Amino acid sequence: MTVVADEVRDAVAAGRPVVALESTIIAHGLPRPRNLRVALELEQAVREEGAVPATIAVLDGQPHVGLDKEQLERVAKDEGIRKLSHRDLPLAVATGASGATTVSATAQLAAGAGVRVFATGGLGGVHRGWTQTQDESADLGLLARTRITVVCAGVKSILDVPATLQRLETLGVAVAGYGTERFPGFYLADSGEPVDWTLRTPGEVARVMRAQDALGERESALIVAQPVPEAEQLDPELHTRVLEGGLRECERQGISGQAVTPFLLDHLMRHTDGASLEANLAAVRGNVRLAGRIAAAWAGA
Ligand code: PSU
Ligand code: MN
Repeated sequence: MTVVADEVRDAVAAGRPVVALESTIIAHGLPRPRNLRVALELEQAVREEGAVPATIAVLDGQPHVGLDKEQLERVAKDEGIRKLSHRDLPLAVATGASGATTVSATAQLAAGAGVRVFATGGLGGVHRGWTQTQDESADLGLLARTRITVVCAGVKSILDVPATLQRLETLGVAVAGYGTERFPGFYLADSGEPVDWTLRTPGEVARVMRAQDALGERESALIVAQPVPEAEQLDPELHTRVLEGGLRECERQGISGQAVTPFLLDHLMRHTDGASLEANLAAVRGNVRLAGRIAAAWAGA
């Protein structure tokens, strides 16, 4: 049922490097029309690292692994496009809906198509105020049972980062900092939390992936957390101040469920004069390139 683009199918079959990219960041995480340029730029960056990009989305009820330019344009331009987490996939398929896929839906579709490496900005996780809302992203549970390597800049800093790290530990998801002993903070190079493991080269990441397979353990993900370069991070004080306002506004407007993350990302962007957007993009760019190099090391290139 899933349509795998020819180029992606051929690369997977031949064991050549492929990097999955999610579409929620394009449709719901970045402002139009810049989102389309970013989507194209990210695909190009994957190619420059010698890998094939596979952006994932659902169009008219059909899951796609690898989009052509026209399909990418639809995802970027369609204001009505839904946000699909993995639980939404059967509903979207059966009703012929179109939607951008979150980390959880993207990871599921990528793994199903044999793609092992995936790049994004920041993962979802446990939201602040969890005791009231029980809002924990479906990303975590899905990564606990999917064999995929996710390159990210940590989890979004709008979340409760220590609680999210604790959940990842409980769920048995492997987490490593890339070139850092600190867990990155999405817009910030350092979330304030440490990581237990540090990996320093794409080859080292590929060895961990091989060890996951060799151990034959329950299928679970590997999170490779690479910080945004410090020079490109959001000013930490500005971050704290604007985020506090955003969380208050979220509560005042009664925003809940799937709308929370896009609302907060947008709030930060508008109240930092776009600086949060630049930090987000710098993080994603770095992650996409690193994912390309990891995919190449994994493919044995
Ligand atoms: N990373 C970004 N921007 C985003 C997201 C990740 O830089 O918009 C998306 C991912 O698709 C992630 C989702 O899965 O946010 C989390 O949403 P929620 O908290 O509703 O699970
Ligand atoms: Mn949520």
